[in-house]
Parts: sequence; C-alpha cells; structure tokens
Amino acid sequence: MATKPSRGAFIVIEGLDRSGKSTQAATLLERLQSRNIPVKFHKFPDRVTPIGQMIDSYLRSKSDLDDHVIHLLFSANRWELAATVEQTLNSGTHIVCDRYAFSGIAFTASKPSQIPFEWCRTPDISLPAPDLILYLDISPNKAKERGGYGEERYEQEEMQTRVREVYRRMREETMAVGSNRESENRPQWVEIDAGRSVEDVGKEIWIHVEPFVQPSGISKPIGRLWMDRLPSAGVTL
Ligand code: Z5A
Ligand code: MG
Repeated sequence: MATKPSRGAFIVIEGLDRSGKSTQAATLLERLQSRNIPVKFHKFPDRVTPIGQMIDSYLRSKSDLDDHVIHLLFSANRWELAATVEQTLNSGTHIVCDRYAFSGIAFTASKPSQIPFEWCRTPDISLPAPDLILYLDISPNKAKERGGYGEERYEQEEMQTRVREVYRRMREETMAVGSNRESENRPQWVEIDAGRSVEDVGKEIWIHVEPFVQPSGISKPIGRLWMDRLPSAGVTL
C-alpha cells in the first residue's frame, strides 16, 4: 500500500467544451485509485451547493443573470470549497479537479459583453493554486462532432473560438518566466492535443501527472493564485 505524501498535488484539467475533461478526469482517478494513491475529485461548477444550483439553472437557460453576477457566482462556488481543497491537500491526498478558475476567466472574458480579462481574474485571486494544469486543446470544429454539444449556453463554435484564445493568453502568461518570488510558485501548464483517442490522451496525461504523485509528495507549500496581480498601492489586504 502506498504511503501518504507530505502534501497532495493539486491537478486541474481545463479545456474547451467537449475536449474530454470529464472523461480524462475519470480515467486519471481510476489510474490513481488502482495504485492506492490517495486522491479526491472535485468538479466546477459544483452544481450541488445552493450557489451551484443557481449556476446550473443559468447554464440550462432556466434563469437569466447579468454577466458579472454569474461570473461572481462561479467564483463563489470555488471559494465555497477552497478550505476543503486546502485541508485535503495538507492531509496528503491529491486532488483531480475538472475545471477551475481558468474556465471562469476564459468563458466570461469571451462573452459579447466584453468584460475585461483583469476584472474576470480578480475574484479568484488568492484561491489555492494548482500545481499542474492539464489543458486539453481541441479545435471547436472537432469538439462539435462529439456528443451533447450545443445543449447549454456557450456551446457555440464562435464563442468557443474566443474561449480558446483566452486560454492561450493564460497559457503564455503562466509559462512566462518571472523574476519575482511569486513566479516560483506558479503552476505548471501543459497543453495536450485532445483531438486524439481517449487512450492516447490518457497516456500523455499520465506522463505529466506521475512526477506529481510520488510517495514523497510535494515539498513546496500550497500556492495562491495570481497574488502578483494584486494592486501594489502599499495597501495591506
Ligand atoms: N463555466 C464558466 O463559465 N465559468 C466557470 O468558472 C466554470 C465553468 C467553472 C459547464 O461546465 C459550463 O460552465 C461550461 C463552462 C462554464 N461551458 N459551457 N457550455 P461543465 O464542466 O459542467 O460542462 P460539461 O457539461 O461537463 O461539458 P464539458 O466539460 O464541456 O465536456 P468535457 O468534460 O470536456 O467532455 P466529456 O464529457 O469528457 O466528453 C464529451 C463527449 O466526447 C462524450 O460523449 C465523450 O464520450 C466524448 N469524448 C471524450 N473524449 C473523447 C476522445 N478523445 N475522442 C472522441 N470522443 C471523446
Ligand atoms: Mg465535463
């Protein structure tokens, strides 16, 4: 039986709609569990909580909300679970998470209302930061060929094309080498070609995940998202 690591790894799966995130999250969970590696699963939006139910109703077009309001609800839905995420990681259990704050920015910033990227980022600043982001890349055209596309809001090709552009911006930003201390704690962003078979994508994901789930665990403390983006006006926040 595998021993519990000092701290678990926080692994986030991101990508366009129908890129296969949920499929790959399930495969990864199975892989870890079959090796007796302690792991917990989260998915955002978590449609079970009261806030999650409001989000669900919005996504199914059963209710309408201002674009800023729904954005803040998506963020609040993550904050509801932030303490649990930290406790889980500190107990030595890894987390596999299907979508996170990057979805929040990518989808809101791609809306016709043109809410600025930096505004979108703000409510998620200081959430627990992932150690690894597995970004599943697929062309909106190819994603469209997969089952269930178009049943919810945002699932239109034009919107997905813009979403992909915002993800690209976040990828470049995350991978840019910074000189300040905060940058040392930045997550690792890995782009995976999700247009291939479920098996091939799963194999590549495992190559990237394996180093993060070694018995020794993760030595660095849990990071906080985008702390370097806080206004530096000398105000103690
Ligand atoms: N949203 C937001 O705006 N702000 C936020 O902060 C957050 C989310 C967190 C619902 O999310 C919406 O919420 C979403 C973003 C927005 N936008 N929309 N619309 P969700 O995560 O609940 O959405 P979902 O219903 O789970 O769909 P999904 O995530 O887009 O799909 P997926 O998980 O990437 O794909 P999948 O379910 O694994 O697979 C889709 C189909 O493709 C299925 O039939 C599979 O069998 C098939 N599949 C999977 N992989 C393959 C491969 N490799 N080859 C062929 N077929 C495949
Ligand atoms: Mg999914």
